[in-house]
Amino acid sequence: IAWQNTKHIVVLGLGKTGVSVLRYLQHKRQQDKKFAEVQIQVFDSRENPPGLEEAKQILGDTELLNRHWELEDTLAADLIIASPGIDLREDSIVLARDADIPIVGDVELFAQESKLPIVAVTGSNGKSTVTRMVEFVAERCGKNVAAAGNIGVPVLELLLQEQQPDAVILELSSFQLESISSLKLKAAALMNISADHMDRYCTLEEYVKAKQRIFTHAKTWILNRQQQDTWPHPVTGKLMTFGNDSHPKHFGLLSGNIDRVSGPVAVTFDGSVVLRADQLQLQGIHNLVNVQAALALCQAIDIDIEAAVSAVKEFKGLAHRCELVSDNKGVLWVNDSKATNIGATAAAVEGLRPMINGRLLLIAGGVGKGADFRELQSTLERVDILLTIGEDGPRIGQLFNGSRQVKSLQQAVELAASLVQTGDMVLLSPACASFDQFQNFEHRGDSFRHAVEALYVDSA
Ligand code: UMA
Ligand code: ADP
Repeated sequence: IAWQNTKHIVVLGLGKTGVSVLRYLQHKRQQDKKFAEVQIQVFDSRENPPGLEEAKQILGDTELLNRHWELEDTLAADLIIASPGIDLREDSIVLARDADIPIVGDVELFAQESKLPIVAVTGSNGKSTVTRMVEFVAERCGKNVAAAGNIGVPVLELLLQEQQPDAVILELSSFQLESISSLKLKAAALMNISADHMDRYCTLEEYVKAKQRIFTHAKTWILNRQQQDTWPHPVTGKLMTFGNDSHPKHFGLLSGNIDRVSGPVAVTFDGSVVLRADQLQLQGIHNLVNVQAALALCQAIDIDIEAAVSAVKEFKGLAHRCELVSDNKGVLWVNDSKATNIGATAAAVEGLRPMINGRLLLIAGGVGKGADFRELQSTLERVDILLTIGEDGPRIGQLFNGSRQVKSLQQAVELAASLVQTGDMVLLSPACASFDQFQNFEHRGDSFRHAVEALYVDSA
């Protein structure tokens, strides 16, 4: 494996990933004589990196270098293990690569060690929903599976657990995919591509290329029919497709009419209806698409489609993704804080708009990560009132006549409350990252929920 002959490992990043890497390397050093002498150095450019205390407990003080790494640090390494949050285009990393020093991430280390059946999902949106859906369905069908990766559990943690799962479902970000080369997958799904993380990629094509790496050693390739331009060419794996249109063999949607609302009404597979939309607990066309990809992944870990369909009906969805937090006084308040890019907000607006008879008030804004918000224009045409927050709020606001920028999310909620009436929906779907005003998207979503709850407590 990559680090068989290494003497000096440089670990870049001390977040969740960095700490799991240290725990894993330390375990290796203690367990395997070959690694006993390996020197580990850890760097992080942040002033107060999150995993510092844990790292001290794992390593002691000697190998911990709580400062930004220099070129001489990376060039001194036999192997560099970089966290996903680190931009591999940094000079000190590029020059190390030019000097033939291998640079890997935690997923590559995991790939080299793990013998478990693995399926994986990537894409700009829907990864976590699909990951949790597959996990939920598999557990209901009696399998002991583990979900890991970008979902929040660093993959190496799985190797340190005493009891190994029957199968693993990985959520992989483009950052994690950048540095993999030997990940063998039973099946891989690419949900969709919409511009995201453009501060880390020079072009959209580069971002797409990173995502496509998921198929390098995948048996079944699960691809979105509406985005054939994002498929790798040629398709060399077994192809299974999904989409928001019909398909005679693969997964698809059947359109029709339920309660006078026309649109997709059922998921089909192999030409037959397998699940009606109203049997699901999830809202929005995008979730009907997510179900298809999840069912395809379940097939790859030998879960019978009938059993999978019956289980998926019970899946309630995840917090902060089009989550209904209140329907007090006939106003629906929806927390879609996880919408950190344009594609997610577009899916939320398109998916939820048909649910309401009244007006749609959207709260958006935060850190735009280099996005071109003009792509949000057609989505904004389906919105009646726009309130913006955060650093890049004004960039979204300028696309909408009469939008208002407010200082905080709490103020946005209070202002929204004064503007809406029975039948309306207030949707927090920011199309931006949260870190200008919040710790993370969960913090932003929780703040929204608390502000909404406070509204009704005050008025009770
Ligand atoms: N950072 C520095 N200096 C450093 C190291 C990191 O400034 O030396 C910054 C990064 O730029 C980033 C932040 O610190 O802004 C966190 O980066 P990290 O690599 O330390 O992150 P971890 O805590 O290890 O968490 C990572 C994933 N984070 C990222 O890719 C940014 C987590 O995904 C993932 O759950 C975790 O590994 C376990 O696999 C989060 C995420 O935001 C949810 N992912 C992005 C997304 O979903 O859009 C890709
Ligand atoms: P990810 O893990 O890729 O960020 P999530 O499942 O957490 O995906 O959902 C992120 C956001 O994208 C949420 O706002 C959600 O409403 C939206 N979303 C979920 N599935 C899809 C999809 N298939 N297409 C577009 N947007 C989606």
